[in-house]
Amino acid sequence: MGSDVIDGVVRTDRYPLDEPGSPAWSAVVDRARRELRAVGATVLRDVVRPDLAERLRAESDAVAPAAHTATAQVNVYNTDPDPTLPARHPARVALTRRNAFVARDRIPADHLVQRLYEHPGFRALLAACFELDEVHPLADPYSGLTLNVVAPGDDHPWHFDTNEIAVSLLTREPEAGGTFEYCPGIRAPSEENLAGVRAVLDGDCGPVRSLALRPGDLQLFRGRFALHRVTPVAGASPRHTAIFAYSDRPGVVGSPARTRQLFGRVDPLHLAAASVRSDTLLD
Ligand SMILES: O=C(O)CCC(=O)C(=O)O
Ligand SMILES: [Fe+2]
Repeated sequence: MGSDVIDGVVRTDRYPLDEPGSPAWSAVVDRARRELRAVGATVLRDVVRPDLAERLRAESDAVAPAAHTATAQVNVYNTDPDPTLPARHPARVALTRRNAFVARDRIPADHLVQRLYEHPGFRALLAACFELDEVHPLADPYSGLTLNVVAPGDDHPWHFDTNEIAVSLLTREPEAGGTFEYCPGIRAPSEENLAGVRAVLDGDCGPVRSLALRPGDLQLFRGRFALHRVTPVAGASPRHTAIFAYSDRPGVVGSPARTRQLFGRVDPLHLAAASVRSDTLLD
């Protein structure tokens, strides 16, 4: 199923997506699992064939102008401001988010990232790496697959993701800066570690690691437990990453409020989904 697509796009010599369980496939999965367990992140190098790097870049350049560019005041948890919290609470630190997202419905269906996102072999590899039975594309027409655009001088400030699983692919490398930094396991389901999070916001570099990404590399990451950011982009050109969002259950749609914040608009589907299952949404 779709192995023709994968043969043309993915380096199947290293990532044999159509041979799950083969020794080469299992070696990739074993290493990814080890790294995800140890530090909450792993990079699969050169997943997209290097001769397609130029096309990846051209396709992201073509849709980048469709990014929703409103800057927003946020905190690391993306929660509403709460002046009743103690002054030292990390949620009291206001950060300016200047990155911009292109929604999935603005990315043509024949673009490489669209063809990868839903591909069964691609998803099966990701699920195995994350030790899940399956990863489901979101039913959300905007947030399932996005392009994250960080312009020169801008950054994507410290935050936690709502999703437990994050997968991203660098499609345009900045000339300088734009480094992905993260603090593995700085919080856990049973421990917010407010003091540790606040220390990083105040400049503590102790828990901070960085990942050097190149175009075509796939990054797998547990962003719900690792505080992370993209440092300011330097030089003349922007940094672009395709963000592949998945859930462990089918049918997930973002809330109208969060959708409007990220994309500046909502689809009737967001409103309908919110009214149907207002208390089981992911975010
Ligand atoms: O662009 C990146 O590398 C990270 C993006 C990110 O953290 C996010 O979209 O939540
Ligand atoms: Fe994130």
